[in-house]
Amino acid sequence: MSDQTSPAPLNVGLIGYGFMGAAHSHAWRTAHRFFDLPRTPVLHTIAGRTEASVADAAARYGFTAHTTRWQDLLEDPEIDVIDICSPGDTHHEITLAALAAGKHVLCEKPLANSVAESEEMTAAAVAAARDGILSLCGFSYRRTPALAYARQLVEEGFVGEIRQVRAQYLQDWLSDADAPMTWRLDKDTAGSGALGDIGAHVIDLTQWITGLDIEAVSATLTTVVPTRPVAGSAQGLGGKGDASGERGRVTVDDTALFTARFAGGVLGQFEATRMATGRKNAIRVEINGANGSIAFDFERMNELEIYDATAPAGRQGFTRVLTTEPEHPYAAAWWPTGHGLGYEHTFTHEIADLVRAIGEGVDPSPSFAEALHVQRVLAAVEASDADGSRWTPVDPEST
Ligand code: SOE
Repeated sequence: MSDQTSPAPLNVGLIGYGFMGAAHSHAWRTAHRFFDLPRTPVLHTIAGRTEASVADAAARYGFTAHTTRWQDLLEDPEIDVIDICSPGDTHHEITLAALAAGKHVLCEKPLANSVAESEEMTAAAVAAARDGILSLCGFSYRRTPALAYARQLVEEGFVGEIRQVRAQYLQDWLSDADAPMTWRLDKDTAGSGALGDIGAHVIDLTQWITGLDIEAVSATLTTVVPTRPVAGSAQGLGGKGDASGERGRVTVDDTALFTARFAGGVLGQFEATRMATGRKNAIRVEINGANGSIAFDFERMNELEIYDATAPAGRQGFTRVLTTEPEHPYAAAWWPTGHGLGYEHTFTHEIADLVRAIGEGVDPSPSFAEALHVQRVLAAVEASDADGSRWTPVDPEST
């Protein structure tokens, strides 16, 4: 007997069964169990390139069906949402086709591999939104309670006038020079290296938290390890390559360093690298303002450090706030006080927000337009590096 009170199903077609496919599947499965949502996500069909792997993923992640043709998802009238977790070079084609087929789209970051592709996707998303078809770009870290709380504090004026921004995204899964080649090291597939893969996150986060757009950059990119073993055993993101075998050329940056000028002239210092030995997933954001500061490190994702410069002199100092309390964004839906959340919850929050937006018919954020601005910053960083680190404007009209 059907449950008359259950919200209507929202059928999900997901493309890609790697790390992101697993994270999104978990979120689609979990979101309605912890958040009250207007629709109930159903893991309908998963698409992937290799039959055996996609069949395994369907069984593991809980999808009813699987296919090796992503087009099948678009042709299936039962499917409501297309979730794109495949590499960057596929985003443009799949998104345009999915929107044309009348499907809502969740597209992983970065939005695409070029500004031109992102512009087309954004135009298509804006047009589709007029018919109630919605799009979201997957900058999932916005949904970390501590970072959402940081934005709230900035909005409330806790730091006062923003004076300086510091942002790093540090990983080390490529610090072994014999870690094997992967699609993430191929420019044609991934678009760029550390810059677009992880730098894009801190570009998005700092703009979102401060409410200020980046207007110009001066950048340096470098590829520290120019070739890597083609064969090897992948493990997590890295793994061990066959050091005695053939090596392939790395065509993306390993490290991206840049200074950014935000609207109003605020300066920010950015660092994105997958070579920071010992740093596993350190997303560090610090905002310094006239009245105070906030500082965050994803390796301690349940904490936010805040500094109140208006407190009496003898009592000043950074305070560690545990962002696990019902007062903090998203936290009330989970565990009792102090029990903490993990990486996977950021995706669950993303899905909960997307399903709410679909239910209410309102545009979710980050929109493709916001993701396009991130893409323009990435392009300006690459252009600046190619031009001897010259200050390069983030041109809203450039392609
Ligand atoms: C690899 O560096 C990666 O998987 C990124 O692509 C993700 O966006 C980030 O969440 C974790 O690291």
